Amino acid sequence: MKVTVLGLGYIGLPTAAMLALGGNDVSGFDVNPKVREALRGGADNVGEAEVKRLVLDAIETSRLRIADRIEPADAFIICVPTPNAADGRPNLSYVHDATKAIAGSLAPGNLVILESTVPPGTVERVVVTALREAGVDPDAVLLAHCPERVIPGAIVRELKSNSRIIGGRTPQAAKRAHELYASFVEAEMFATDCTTAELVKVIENTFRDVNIALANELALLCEELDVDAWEAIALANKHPRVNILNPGPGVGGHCIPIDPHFLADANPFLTELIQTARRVNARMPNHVARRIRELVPPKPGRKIALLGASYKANVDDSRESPTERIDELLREHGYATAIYDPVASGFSRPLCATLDDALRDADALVLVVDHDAFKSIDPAAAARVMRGRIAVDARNVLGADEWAAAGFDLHTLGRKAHAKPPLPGANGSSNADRPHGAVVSNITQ
Ligand code: SAJ
Repeated sequence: MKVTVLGLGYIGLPTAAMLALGGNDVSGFDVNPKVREALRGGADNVGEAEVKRLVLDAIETSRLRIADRIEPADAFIICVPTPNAADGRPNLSYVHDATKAIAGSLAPGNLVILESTVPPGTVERVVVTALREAGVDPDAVLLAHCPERVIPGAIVRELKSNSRIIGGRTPQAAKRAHELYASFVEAEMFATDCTTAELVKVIENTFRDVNIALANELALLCEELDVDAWEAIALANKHPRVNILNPGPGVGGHCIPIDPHFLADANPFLTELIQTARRVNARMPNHVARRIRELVPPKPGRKIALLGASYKANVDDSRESPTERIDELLREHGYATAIYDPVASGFSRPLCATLDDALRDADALVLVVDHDAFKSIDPAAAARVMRGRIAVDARNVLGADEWAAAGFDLHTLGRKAHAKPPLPGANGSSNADRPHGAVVSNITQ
């Protein structure tokens, strides 16, 4: 098939490459000329190494072209952002504009697929309306919604191996969309109508948000109860029908904190659980900042080092990163902050060039993101450059014994008791005052 992909971002681009490598003739268009230039010049704008390789491979086959205009095709795939507007309501203007932009290139019988995550009813309310406004009869084309499901960090693998929901406005539209995705999807595909497909996608991310909110609420409760939340959750997850996710400093990224609003917005009175979960997760950065304030009371000249700026481990994306809010809160309270992240790009403030630059003269460090690179930080080396000996671990990755041995007072989110420096001359475990210290480390490692 000849396919035009609109929007060459983190989903549109690998999808275009997959389609090209699957034998289709693909033209990729992005409204931002800088994106087009960067892709033509070696794709250095692509953060994920495997995606970059995939794109370069596809361009080399000449089946993927980066175009300067929207080219006529058999199928059009719209992959544009659907952010929340300032008032918290979904901003569907990009979907509307992209639909209008392809209208002039449409011929009867063309397939038009919306991949962007959208509130239920968007194909009917926004895409159909935009086509009518542009003078295209929506019944003359085949409309479908086929939401992506890939996790940043494993996009290439998941594009092929994840099952997909194919929502067709008509059975014929679903059939044609299924045929197109079958050129690279190796998993099952399930046909339904557009509105159900739109809802399913948003349910998936809302499920994850609610699950993480439960983990976060348990973490706060455990701090009150002086119980180790990580141990309690790991033990509860031994039950064959329990699978609670991990607590953390907040839920970031451009999907999970946004998509539940699409449901809440549909009817605020019927979505109390979803809205509460969102609030629980949204206040985690405040909780982390408060713990720091308790440990290192704000005084002029106090410095906090934040480790990690991206929204989660081992990805460069910093959108909606919890670090952003923690940093803001600390600076509002008068702290100087220094942020180090060897992976992140696009953070709103300049980052330190090295870990030592961030840690130098800091009164405390906070591990916000569990990048692999942070798991091997040497606490003794950190102690040599820092002024204080407070470490806050919001991801439960720093080894209690090791950090205590280097003289650190280590505080882990979800755990009130913390590792204490060993007594002079003692060589015992820093968890010795915890009756189940050994069990904790066995389970969580
Ligand atoms: N997080 C926790 N605890 C956890 C898991 C995640 O605090 O146990 C945090 C992360 O640190 C991060 C945020 O949640 O800040 C979101 O990360 P994530 O890995 O849960 O999800 P995303 O946003 O990278 O990708 C999600 C995925 N959705 C689901 O797993 C249901 C992905 O499959 C979707 O395709 C993607 O959203 C999307 O584009 O919609």
